[in-house]
Amino acid sequence: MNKRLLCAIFLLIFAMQFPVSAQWTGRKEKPTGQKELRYGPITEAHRTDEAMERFRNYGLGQFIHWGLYAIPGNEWEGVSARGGAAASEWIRSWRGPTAPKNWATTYNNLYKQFNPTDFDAKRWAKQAKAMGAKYVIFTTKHHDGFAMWPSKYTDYNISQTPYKKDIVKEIVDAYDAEGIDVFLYFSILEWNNPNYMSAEPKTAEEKERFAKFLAYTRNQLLEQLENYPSIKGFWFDGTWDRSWVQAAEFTYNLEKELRTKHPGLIIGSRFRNDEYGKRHFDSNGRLLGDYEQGWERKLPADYSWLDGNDWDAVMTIPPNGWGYMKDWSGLYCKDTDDILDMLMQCVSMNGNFVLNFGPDGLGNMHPQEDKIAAEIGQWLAVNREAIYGAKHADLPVSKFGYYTQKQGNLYLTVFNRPVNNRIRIAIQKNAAAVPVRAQLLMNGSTLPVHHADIGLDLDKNTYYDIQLPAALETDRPFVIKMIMGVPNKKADKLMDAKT
Ligand code: FHN
Repeated sequence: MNKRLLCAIFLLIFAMQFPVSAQWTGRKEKPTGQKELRYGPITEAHRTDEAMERFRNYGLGQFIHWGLYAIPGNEWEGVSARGGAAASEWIRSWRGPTAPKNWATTYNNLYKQFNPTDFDAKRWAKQAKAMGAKYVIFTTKHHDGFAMWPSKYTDYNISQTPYKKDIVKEIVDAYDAEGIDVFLYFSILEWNNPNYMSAEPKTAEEKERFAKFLAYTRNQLLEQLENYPSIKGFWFDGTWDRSWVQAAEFTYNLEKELRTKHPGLIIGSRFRNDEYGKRHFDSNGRLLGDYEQGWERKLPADYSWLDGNDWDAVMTIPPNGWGYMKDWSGLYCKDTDDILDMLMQCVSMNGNFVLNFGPDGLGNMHPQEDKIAAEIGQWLAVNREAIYGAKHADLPVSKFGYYTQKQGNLYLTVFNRPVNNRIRIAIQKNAAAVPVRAQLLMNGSTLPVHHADIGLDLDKNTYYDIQLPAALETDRPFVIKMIMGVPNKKADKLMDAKT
């Protein structure tokens, strides 16, 4: 049987082990009935406190996946893990014909060589600041269970490596110093923990072991709140297994405890589920957590899908690799224009866009990540007012790009420049405010605005044309800022003929 067929069969078996995650991100179908719930939401929807107001104005965030998986970089001794493991940070689960002999043992001992001599948290934080990130989500512990901080509750932690120092503290201090809010990523599931199980604990022995695991999880989270009091939130992951889903009472009480210990703490919808196993949204369709945390490598197609909730979308540059990958060949890796398009799609629908970085085993970002970070920063430096604190504009969708609005101004970030350089803005006919002046953020130049009442029968809109100079050179998306004002008198029109 040839290798490719063998790999295909393996992947099929591998995929069958993992339940397809419930489709929670998409058009919201509100449940018809309402149930009495003991473990529904803890916080009110749409918190208006200062921490949550900051969250909904971030715009751009940085995700950093960094841990022992950065050492192999999705391959080992020249053999690629592609086809043998899921994303690069899942390399410990490498199975099948390409997996190295005794791989799990080899992986479990990688901590003995973890010594990122190039790591400089201040350099990372300055790069994130220059890029324009307003928050960072850092992996303190991924599914392999390795703690990037000197946890009292496991020896499988950074203090046992040649590096020794508390990486989480270095990150928190460096990003705090740059004014970037820090959220700690925490994976619930732990592949290497003897007390963890994916299935629901059934026997007395399993229940005892899993109870120990839950206590360990609580201890580590309280330890992180104690060690890093300046953090703004937790970004939980790995909460899909039956063992965690059946522990709804524990997770409800743990969330309450974390929030009590850290007022203003922000926790997304991925942390827990209600007693019926409903994740992200409870059985009554209410958000479980402070924001919808399911948009991972996917974006909403329509503003209505968000149902007015806060949300963020997390995105990889390679197709699906969060941890470091040495080899990006053969993959479509997003470029700066892709990222800017996704950023503006999110902000135009009141979401934050979070770009992932996967540093290597020495503490360096991938060169492509450095390039994209610099280019995004250059673009945001010019166009920032259309992003930070900007909100969804209730207008017909533009075919030229994405609308945002702030303090009475309307912004259009143009990705699709028309051949006639005429940017036509559709405004509802009964709108109280229409574009009266326009300028380009890239150079401050004023653009002419003309009312174009096309007179399409049955049309609910009227139109305002903004003319770009034919000589305007643009090689990146650009932003038109529109000052809004009272519409002039109705444009003249002939009486309707009989039809
Ligand atoms: O399994 C993880 C994966 O490794 C990665 O951390 C992403 C990031 O959002 N979360 C899980 C997949 O949904």
